[in-house]
Amino acid sequence: MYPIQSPRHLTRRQLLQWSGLSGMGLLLGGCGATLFSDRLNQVVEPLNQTVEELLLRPDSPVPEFPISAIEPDKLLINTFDVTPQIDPTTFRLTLNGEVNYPMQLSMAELQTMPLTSMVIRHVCVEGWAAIVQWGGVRLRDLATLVQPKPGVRYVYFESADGYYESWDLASSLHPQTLMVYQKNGEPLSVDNGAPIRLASPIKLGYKQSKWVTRIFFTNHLLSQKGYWEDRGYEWFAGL
Ligand SMILES: Nc1nc2c(c(=O)[nH]1)N[C@H]1C(S)=C(S)[C@@H](COP(=O)(O)O)O[C@H]1N2
Ligand SMILES: [Mo]
Repeated sequence: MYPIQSPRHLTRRQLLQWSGLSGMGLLLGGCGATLFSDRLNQVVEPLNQTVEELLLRPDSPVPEFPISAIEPDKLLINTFDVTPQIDPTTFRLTLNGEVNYPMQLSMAELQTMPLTSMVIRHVCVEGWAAIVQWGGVRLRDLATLVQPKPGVRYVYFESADGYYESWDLASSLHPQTLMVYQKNGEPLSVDNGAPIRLASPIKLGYKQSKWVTRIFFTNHLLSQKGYWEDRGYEWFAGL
């Protein structure tokens, strides 16, 4: 769907430095040579205005539920075809497209980044819903890492089962849009999308891709917009 750019691996040292970072937003405070770029030991341009505005905008968070509200039995497995088996030790999440720093990240590297946990409602158009706890990495932190170029407006997610989705940039950078590897405090199961999947309280269930292998940033929506969207479902699918 999109040309794969030569990926770049983070060094172990660079990723360990994540543990010393509290909130990436703090590091985008308008100065060209940010603390973040210093930590990556690279000369980086300031983020383009659209992305920076979205990252700094005080998005109103969707109210979350207490842990006691979790409904462990209500999240039904909803998979359109085969369930891919992915070896988490060799798995790499590719981030590329219109970005300054395309990357391939291992699960170990992703788990070094700040962990966000949220208890939210998952809503499937097929008429069921479940309160779930998800734990993982904010997509906005991944965007900060790879630096989308000016003009980027959409984010595509490719999955190992052939599923694909596209999101608008603002929804992708919402602070509760996560790439998760935990469900209800446990490692994510294969049925639920291991090793890593999308989760967000602002979109319907079919937007929340399981088994994500590649995230790419683009200026344009392609003719293929999403597995269910291309079969008549609504594209924005906001909650
Ligand atoms: N890769 C992939 N992601 C997917 C799907 C799928 O079939 N393949 N189904 C979607 C739908 S319709 C829903 S409701 C949720 C279900 O997530 P769950 O199976 O973990 O409950 O995953 C979404 N993500
Ligand atoms: Mo769904």
